[in-house]
Amino acid sequence: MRTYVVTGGAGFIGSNYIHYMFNKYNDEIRIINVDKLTYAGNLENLKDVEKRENYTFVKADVCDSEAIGKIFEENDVDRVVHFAAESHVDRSIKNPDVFVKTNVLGTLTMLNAAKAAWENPDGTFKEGKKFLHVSTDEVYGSLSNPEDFFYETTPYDPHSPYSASKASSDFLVKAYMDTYKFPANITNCSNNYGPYQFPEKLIPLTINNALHGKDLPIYGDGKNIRDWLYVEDHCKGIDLVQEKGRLFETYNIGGHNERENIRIVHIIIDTLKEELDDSDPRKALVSDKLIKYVTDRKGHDRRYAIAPDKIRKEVGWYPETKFEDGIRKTIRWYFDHQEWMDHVTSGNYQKYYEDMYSNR
Ligand code: NAD
Ligand code: TDX
Repeated sequence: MRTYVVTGGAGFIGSNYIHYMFNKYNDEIRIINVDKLTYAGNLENLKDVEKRENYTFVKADVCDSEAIGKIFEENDVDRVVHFAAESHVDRSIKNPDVFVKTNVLGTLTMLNAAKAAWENPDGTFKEGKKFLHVSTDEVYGSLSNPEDFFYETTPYDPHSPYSASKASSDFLVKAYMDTYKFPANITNCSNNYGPYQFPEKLIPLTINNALHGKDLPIYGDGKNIRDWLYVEDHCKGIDLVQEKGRLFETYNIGGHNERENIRIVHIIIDTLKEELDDSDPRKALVSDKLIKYVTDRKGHDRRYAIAPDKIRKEVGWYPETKFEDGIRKTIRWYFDHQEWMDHVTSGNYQKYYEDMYSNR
């Protein structure tokens, strides 16, 4: 039975990954979820797995080398999938320090703990041990020529404190692979959407605001382009890379699904109207008129676009979910989980929203 340490498993992608892995492997694997439970971590995301005998939750900070070391001492860990990070670009612009701490130093701590547990006295590594570092396409910077795409060979050119911290963490993983032959992979993925995404990100924020008849804030001219991928497709890609990919390689994961932000918001409005019953009072609230252009994000990257050629060729991964289907599934999930949304938007979220959007 393989043992996984999943960091950041109480967050958006991490919790989807844990669900995906238990659905796929059931009792063949054991997962230890290590999460600090910041504002973005929510154990409600894992309610249906928490009673499994092959699932353990450990509340710990990935920067805490003692706590992380103990997990590796007490368990024969076979795989690490490292999601834990501060992930929101707007927060990184307001408060970069915690991004450097968690994303850079936290990754270093995870690398050191895995290396200490997995390294043989002669400097080789125990058979079958693997570390996967989950990263982002934002490390490649912004594309201006519409014909260009991000490849694994594209030079790094991060612009926000978030992407700079993720780029730094990628370089640490690369350095461990080059220097120690540390058994790892890096995946750089495009924008994810789907269930359990915290409503600070464009898609869940738009769904939630539209259902409450609140403004739908669009930064700048709304023509920035992101490449959107359904989260389950990302989880599948991570697993395939770890099981079938070549060690020491980077794989880009993306959807060839580029859309302007304003287009995304229109699709959400149209899909919400289709999905809401005529008798539902929220239907009357959902309208294009809620769209509000606001001051642009500082240093706002114009376009991201992944060419997922390598992952398709080497491990057979491709984005399975069409955006129109994925967004419908996502909207239905939010309909069915109103209580989840109410919980995550109570308390500190109101203050966050006020700080980020009032007078913008
Ligand atoms: P998220 O913000 O939803 O979740 C992050 C999780 O990490 C939370 O559960 C949080 O509690 C935990 N965490 C934060 N700091 C921690 C610390 N110091 N110690 C332990 N746990 C800590 O993020 P997400 O959107 O699920 O992203 C997960 C990973 O995927 C990140 O590394 C991110 O850079 C990367 N990524 C995200 C996207 C995207 O579109 N969301 C795209 C590509 C890559
Ligand atoms: O209110 C908003 N209005 C708006 O116009 C918000 C929250 C966002 N936007 C724009 C900014 C971006 O161009 O929408 C686009 C998407 O924004 P986010 O959802 O904040 O995502 P992004 O900044 O692209 O980063 C995301 O994808 C890559 C994740 O947050 C990162 O963790 C991931 O690495």
